[in-house]
Amino acid sequence: MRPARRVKTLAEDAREGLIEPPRTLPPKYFYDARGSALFDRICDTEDYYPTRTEDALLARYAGEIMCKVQPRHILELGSGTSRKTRHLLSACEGQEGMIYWPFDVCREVLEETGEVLMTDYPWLEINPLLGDYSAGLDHLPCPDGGCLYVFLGGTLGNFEEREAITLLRELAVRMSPLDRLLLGVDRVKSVHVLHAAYDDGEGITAAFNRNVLHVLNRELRGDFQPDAFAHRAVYNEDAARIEMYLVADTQQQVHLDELDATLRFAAGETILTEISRKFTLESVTQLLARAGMAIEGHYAPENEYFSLLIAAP
Ligand code: AVJ
Repeated sequence: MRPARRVKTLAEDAREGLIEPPRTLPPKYFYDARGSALFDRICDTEDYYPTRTEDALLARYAGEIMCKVQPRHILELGSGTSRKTRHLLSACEGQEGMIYWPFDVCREVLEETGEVLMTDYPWLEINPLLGDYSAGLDHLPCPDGGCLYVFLGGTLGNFEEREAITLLRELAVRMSPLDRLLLGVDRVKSVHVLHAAYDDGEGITAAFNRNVLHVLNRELRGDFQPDAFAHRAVYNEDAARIEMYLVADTQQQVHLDELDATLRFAAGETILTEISRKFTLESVTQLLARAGMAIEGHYAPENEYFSLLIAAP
């Protein structure tokens, strides 16, 4: 697919974000094949509640959601292994003419998942889309006949307010009046619960965070020592977001051959690798309103850890 906006390369993002402090990298670089597998393992940990919670919501309400929206297409942003989406697909069992469009940055995951889904849902047409939604959504095919856009997992939380509005607005303008967005957002809650979710006891989130250094080593011919960086997740209460950092254990130098650049880290110096925003019903309602969408349905568990929203343009 040809993107509307040119996507920055890893080399460009690294040059802009990594060379001088405050250092930062976009979270999409976590998701090579290894990172995608680590993320899947995070989802199975005791501490990471969002996947489990959202999965239970989908298991319970998929039928109701599909009945309400009656889409002919399901287009999913950041589909990964499409695990939770299976509830929606199963709710359409045997429905002829149904088309699923999984859209993801990781080619391997997209290909493997496509094959498994074809076996499990032989009645379903599957059209994988490889790409990056930070490039804008203009270049996506425009399905007609009712499309349910699906953006799960709380991934919208990876975007700053402005970027989130831009993305949702792009979605809103391409939606026809019958199209709907199914959006999963993580909710503001106890700091302890949040902290544990992003620093799980098994250390898988730590490995996932460090994986981005392996990606940099491979793609930019770098010599990061991933073990020389500690994983840190902090909840920034004022901004209502988790911030994930890699923290240099000791003073060190890293060379990235591809950029012909040397990074000098002082002990304790950080790289911000991800933000994960948490929402209140108010804050997400406002965000959607600013993007030109209105909430039409809301599903949450009793503890209100997570919300599934149906939004209309
Ligand atoms: C895939 C962006 C929803 O923010 O919770 C999980 C990524 N990072 N643990 C999230 C993630 C650390 C996840 N999203």
